[in-house]
Amino acid sequence: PPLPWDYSILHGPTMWCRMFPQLLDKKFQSPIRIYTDLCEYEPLLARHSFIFETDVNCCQTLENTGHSFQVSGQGYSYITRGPVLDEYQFLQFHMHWGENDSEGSEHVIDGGHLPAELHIVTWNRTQYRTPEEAMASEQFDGLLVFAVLIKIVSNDNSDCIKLFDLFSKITHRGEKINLDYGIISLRDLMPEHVQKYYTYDGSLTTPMCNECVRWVVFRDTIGLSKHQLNQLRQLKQTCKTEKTKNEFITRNFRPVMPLNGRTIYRSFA
Ligand code: B30
Ligand code: ZN
Repeated sequence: PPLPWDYSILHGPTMWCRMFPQLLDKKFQSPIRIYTDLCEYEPLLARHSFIFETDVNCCQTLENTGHSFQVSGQGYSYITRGPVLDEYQFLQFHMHWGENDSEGSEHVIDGGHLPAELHIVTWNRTQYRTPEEAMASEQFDGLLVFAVLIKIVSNDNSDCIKLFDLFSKITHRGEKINLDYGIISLRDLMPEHVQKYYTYDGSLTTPMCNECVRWVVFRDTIGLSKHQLNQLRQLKQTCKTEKTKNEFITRNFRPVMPLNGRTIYRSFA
């Protein structure tokens, strides 16, 4: 069956509210536009930098969800301190991108749209029993999602080559493979200065857009080559048996949502 929602004109972000009326009441949505000068500098954030412990084996499976690729795992991997007190466990990472290089990121920093964005999703294992419970809580401490904006660089990102070459094995929605040990590590996906970030309370960027996320948007970017961005655009949103015209995941980003009075903090002066 086709996906209930996607990024098309008919079932895309502007229609999500019609398809899921419960979204109409939500006021603290993601992504958002961030202007560095308008953020509140909070020196305490930098004084308590993240403790990011991660197991090289935390990335266990690679799957085509029809909205993106998704790398999941349950290995020992947690984050604490920084903007949070509790321990957060790695759940999955995925990316958002556009059909051409002038768009694709979800967050927009200082007016600049970048071609893609990585989301590393972690859930609060101190307060909740399962990731589902953390999402259903509609409390901003449920998930911590790290957003890394992606710029185009001329050479392939060597940390991503092995993973991206496996996309040919998960071309269709629903396809899933196990990853060999050490194919990719979360640490390799982090940008240069992880202590420099923006943080605010928001939502999942896909339906049901639960308002359960403390976002950490890094100031620094990571790079992917044009070839690697095109590898993302080769993933299909359709199952192997489906035949429809618009089959590739060519764009899967939600446009920016209103801030509605929220404060965005930054960890750097
Ligand atoms: S994001 O980082 O805000 N883009 C979920 C996690 C992170 C983000 C968005 C959604 C999530 O876990 N959603 C619920 C589970 N999904 C399954 C899935 O992740 O693959 C249900 C769904 O959306 O229908 Cu597609
Ligand atoms: Zn995402």
